[in-house]
Amino acid sequence: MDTQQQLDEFQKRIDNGETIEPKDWMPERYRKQLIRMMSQHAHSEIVGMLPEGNWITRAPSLKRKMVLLAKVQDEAGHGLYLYSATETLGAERRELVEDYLYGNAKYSSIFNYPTLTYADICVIGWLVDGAAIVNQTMLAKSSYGPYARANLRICKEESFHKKQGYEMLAKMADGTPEQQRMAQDAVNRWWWPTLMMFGPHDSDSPNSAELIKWAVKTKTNDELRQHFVDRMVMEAEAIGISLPDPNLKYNEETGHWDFGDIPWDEFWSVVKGDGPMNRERMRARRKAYEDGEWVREAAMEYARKKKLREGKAS
Ligand code: BYC
Repeated sequence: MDTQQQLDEFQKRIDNGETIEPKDWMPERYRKQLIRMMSQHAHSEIVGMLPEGNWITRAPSLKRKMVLLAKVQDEAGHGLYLYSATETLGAERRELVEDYLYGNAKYSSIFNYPTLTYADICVIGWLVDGAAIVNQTMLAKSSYGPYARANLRICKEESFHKKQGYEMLAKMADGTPEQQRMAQDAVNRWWWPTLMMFGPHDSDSPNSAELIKWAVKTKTNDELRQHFVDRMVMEAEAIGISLPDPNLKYNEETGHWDFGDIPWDEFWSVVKGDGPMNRERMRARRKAYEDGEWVREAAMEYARKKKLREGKAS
C-alpha cells in the first residue's frame, strides 16, 4: 500500500527535479501509468515501421533506398529501447506485445493512414518525425530515468529522420509540376492526422494532470501541438508548401499561430480501430509475431542451454 508519507517523499523528489530509477520506491499508480504510456510508445515505433517499410522496394534511387532502410531499422531500435525500459518496471515483454496485438493496448493513431506515393515518405519524415521530436524532447526530461534516457537517444536519431524528409520534400516542392502536386497532396493528407498525434485537447485529456504532477510529461498536449504548429508554418513557407488550414493566422497578442478545428471525430474513430489502415496494420503485425514464434522459442532454448553449460563449467 502507498502510505501518505511515502507519497509525500516521492512528490518531494519529483518537485526537486530528481530522477526516479527502477529500484526506487514509486507509487503503484506511477508505475502503471508509465507502463501504459511507455509500452504504447514502443508499440507505435514498431507499427510505425509499416507505412514506410512499404516503400523500401520502390525507393526512387539507391541513395534513397539506403536512407529509408536505415530509418526504418532505427524505428525498430526505438521500439526495443522502449520495451527494455518498460521491463525495468517489472512488465513482461510478451504480455505487453500481446496486449496490443490481441487486447486493448493502443499505439499512435498516425500509423493508421496509408502511404499512397513516395511524397508520403518525405512528409512522414518532415511532419510525423518532426512531431515526434517535439514530443520526445519533452519526454527526454521525464522523471523516470530509463524512459528519459531512451528518449534522449531516440531524439538524436529522429533528427536525422526529420532532416532527410524535409530535404526530400524541399526537392519535390522545387521539382516538376507533377512532383510539386504530389508533395502538396501528401502534406494536405498528413497535416491534420499529425496534429492529432499530440493527443486530445488538455480539457479532454484524462491522464495529463497526473502525468504532469509526476513530471512524466512536463508539457501538455496543447502546448506541444502549438509549439509544433509555430515551427511548421515557418518551415513550410521556406520550401513553398502550403498548410491546408484556411484559419492559420498569426496572433500578435499571443505570439503564436492560431489554427482551425481538429477533426476529433476522425481521431477517436482511428483510436477505436476504425481508421483507414487499422485492420491492415494489425493483420501485418499479428502475422509477423506468429511467424516469428519459432525464432523466440529457439532463442529461449539457446539461452537455457547456455546457462546450463556455464553452470556445469563453473
Ligand atoms: N494515438 O489522456 P491522454 C514515431 C489516447 S512513434 C492513439 O492525453 P496521455 C515514429 C491515450 O493513450 C512515436 N491514442 O493520454 C515511428 C489515452 O488512452 P488510454 C509516437 C492516443 O498519455 C515510426 C487517451 O487517448 N509517440 O515517432 O496523457 C516512424 C486520452 O489521452 C493518442 C508516442 O507514442 C494518439 N495519438 O497523452 C515515424 C509518444 N493520443 O491509454 C515516427 C508517447 C492520446 O488512457 N506518448 N491517445 O486508454 C505520449 O506522449 C502520450 O501518451 C500522448 C497521450 C501524448 C500520446
